[in-house]
This record gives sequence, structure tokens and C-alpha cells, in this order.
Amino acid sequence: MEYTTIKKEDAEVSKILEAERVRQQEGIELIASENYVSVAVQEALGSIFTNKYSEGYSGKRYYAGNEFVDDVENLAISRAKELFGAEHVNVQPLSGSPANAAVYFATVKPGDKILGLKLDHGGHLSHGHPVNFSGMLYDFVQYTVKKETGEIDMDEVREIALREKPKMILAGFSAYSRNMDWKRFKEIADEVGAITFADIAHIAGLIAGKQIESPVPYFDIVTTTTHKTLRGPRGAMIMCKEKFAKDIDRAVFPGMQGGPHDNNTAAKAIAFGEALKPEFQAYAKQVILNAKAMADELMKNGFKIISDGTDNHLMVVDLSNQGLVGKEAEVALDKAGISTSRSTIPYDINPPMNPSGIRLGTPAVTTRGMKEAEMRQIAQWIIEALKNKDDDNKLEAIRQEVKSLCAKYPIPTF
Ligand code: DSN
Repeated sequence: MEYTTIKKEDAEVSKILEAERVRQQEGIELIASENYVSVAVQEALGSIFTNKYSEGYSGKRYYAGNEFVDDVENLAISRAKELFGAEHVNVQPLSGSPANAAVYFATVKPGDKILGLKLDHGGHLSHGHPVNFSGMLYDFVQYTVKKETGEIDMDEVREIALREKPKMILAGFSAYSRNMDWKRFKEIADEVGAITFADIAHIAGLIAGKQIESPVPYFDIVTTTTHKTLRGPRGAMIMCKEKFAKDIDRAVFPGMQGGPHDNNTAAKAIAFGEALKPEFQAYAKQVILNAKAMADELMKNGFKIISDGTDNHLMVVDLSNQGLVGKEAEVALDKAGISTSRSTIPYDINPPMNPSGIRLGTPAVTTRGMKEAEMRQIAQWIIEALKNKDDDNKLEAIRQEVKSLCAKYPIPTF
């Protein structure tokens, strides 16, 4: 990689950037929400669209000179519509939580009741956690996964919905490895007259790649970040039925945000274009095959995966039968060149800063071209690193093996 101008103009930033490049190239990235974007997406992010202000929407901006911003935003919207079959798309949300905030802002009032998945059962902070704006402003009631199966029990969701009569039912997750029953969620919402809202941030790429069923045909509103399995720039978008379009657009601007980040919109257009290509379906399929292979290898070696496997790109490993907690596992694996995130497990007895599990995901390693054999090898390194968590020499030896494997799978950079 050569960020030649940065190198010439700013040695301090250049040094940090190069260190990060080496970290990304030489390590194995298993954080389930991360990925590597294409060079085209990187170029768009660094493009002159970053110079522009463009509050408003296509044809109705509050600044002059937006004819090409209109072109690129319209292109991103039409590609997103084609990719997901959505009636209406807003590509301006800056990230996932602001997108979710705009949805609440557009559709419910502070104090209204919303039903969402509990954070330590796989939900997201913006799905009603008390420390988040969502939990502070709205009256969230939460559904959970079953202790015995690790899966959402739709009969229980219905029971809570009938009892609580929420204004909105939210289906989505950050750490759940099973398919969602979108149709059933919609049926339950219809029974109680609730708006349906799906947050597909984690699985949008698997849906776009036609490997997982989409909530878009069933749900009123669907949000997603664009940088996880979807493999675009950091950001988000909102898809909705036409009848919510005006309210959603107004909630994003002027309700929640000022000027959109047009360089990011250009990068979204490119990423959606990439996701429309047949090779993206092959990538999405491989992401899931890789996750299944990794989960299988870990389970064969005595590790407990919540729900005993995965249908998507991620898995939550319960470390309690290994005599370990998430933080020490994360630190040991990091020393071995394997990047993961600690994770709560359902019914966790440990605190969120040091929970009982780790979450692993395969989008980034799949983008590099790794397949099932590499997943099994990585699982073996994980097992070895965790067994030797206090032996820095052993962890360094694994790190060198990791580095050799990674050398065969370069990350996309300029
Ligand atoms: N931070 C993301 C994740 O890791 O799942 C969710 O916002």
C-alpha cells in the first residue's frame, strides 16, 4: 500500500496508517461485524465528494451545486432497491444507531411500547438497552432466547406481544446465529396492530447474496449498516414501504441529521453495485459455509456454541466450560494474531465488560479468500491459544503461523 501523499505530507499519520495496514494484513479478523472493502469503495471514500454539503434530498437541496450528488445518491438508491426489492430507500443515515433512532423518531412517540430482543440474548444497544437513548426514551419490553436451545421462541414472542400490545415489534440482532422467522414476526405484529421493524445490520450481505431469507417483503421498515457482511463503507440505510417513506425521510433530515456524507454515498453506490454481481452470492454462500466449518471444529473439540451451531456468519462461544471468561480469551487470541470480541451469553452470570463468551464471525476471512480448511485450522489455533493463554511464547508462535497463512491472502488496499 502506498498512501504516497500522506507519507510525504504527514509522517505521524502515515506511520500510524502503516501500522494499521500491517495489523490488518498479518492478523486474522474474526470480529463478526467487520470486513474488508474493495479498493473501489476505498477510493470513493477518499474522493472529492467529501468536499460537498447537500442537506435535503435529490432535486430539493439547501445548497447549490448538487447535480452530481443527486446523481450518485439516486444511483445508490436504485441499486439498493434492486438488491433488496425495497419500495423506498434512504441512504443518508450515518450509521446503524442513527438509522434506528430515525425509525423510532418517524413512527412512535417517546414512552410508546416497543418489543425487541434483549442485549445479552443477542440484541443491540439501540434495541432498548437502558443505557442507550432507545431504552431511555421508549418503553421497551424484551424477548429472550430459550435457556435450553439458545433460540428465540416465537410462541413466547406472541405471548408477550398479546400481553403488552407494543406499537412496534423489532426483529434483529448483533449476536444471534439462527435464522429469524420474519413471516411469523409479521403475523404476530398484525395480530396486535404493531409496526414491523427489522434491523438486518449483521446479515444484510447474506440477504443481498441470496443465502438468507429477507424481511423486506414482510416488514414495514428495515434498517441495515452497510459495512458488515454487506461489505460497503461505514454507514447505514433505511428501507421501507412507500407509506412510511415521507416520515422516514423527514426523520433522517431534517429530524436527526444535517448534511449527508456524499463520499460515503458514492462508496455505498459502488458497494451495492458489487453486491449485485453473481460473485457476491458465492461470497455470501462461502461466509456461511466457513462459519459452519469453524463452529463444527470448535464443537468437536468440546467448545459450546450457543444454539449448537450457526445459520449465518457468526457464532457465540460459551467459554464457561473451559474455565475462561471473554476478556481473557479476547486478550490471549489478540496476542496470537486473532481478533475477536468478547460477548455476553444468554443468562450470563458475568458482567458485560467481562462476559462469559466470545463472538466469532467469518465475513472478513471469507473476503480474503479463505475456505473451510482454513477455518478448521483457525479453530485449532483458537483452541491452542486458549489452552496456553498465559504462555506468551506459545501465543507468539501461533501469531507467526497466523502471519504465514495471512501472507497468502492479501487484504484489498490501494
Ligand atoms: N458494533 C456492532 C457489532 O459489533 O455487532 C453492532 O453495532
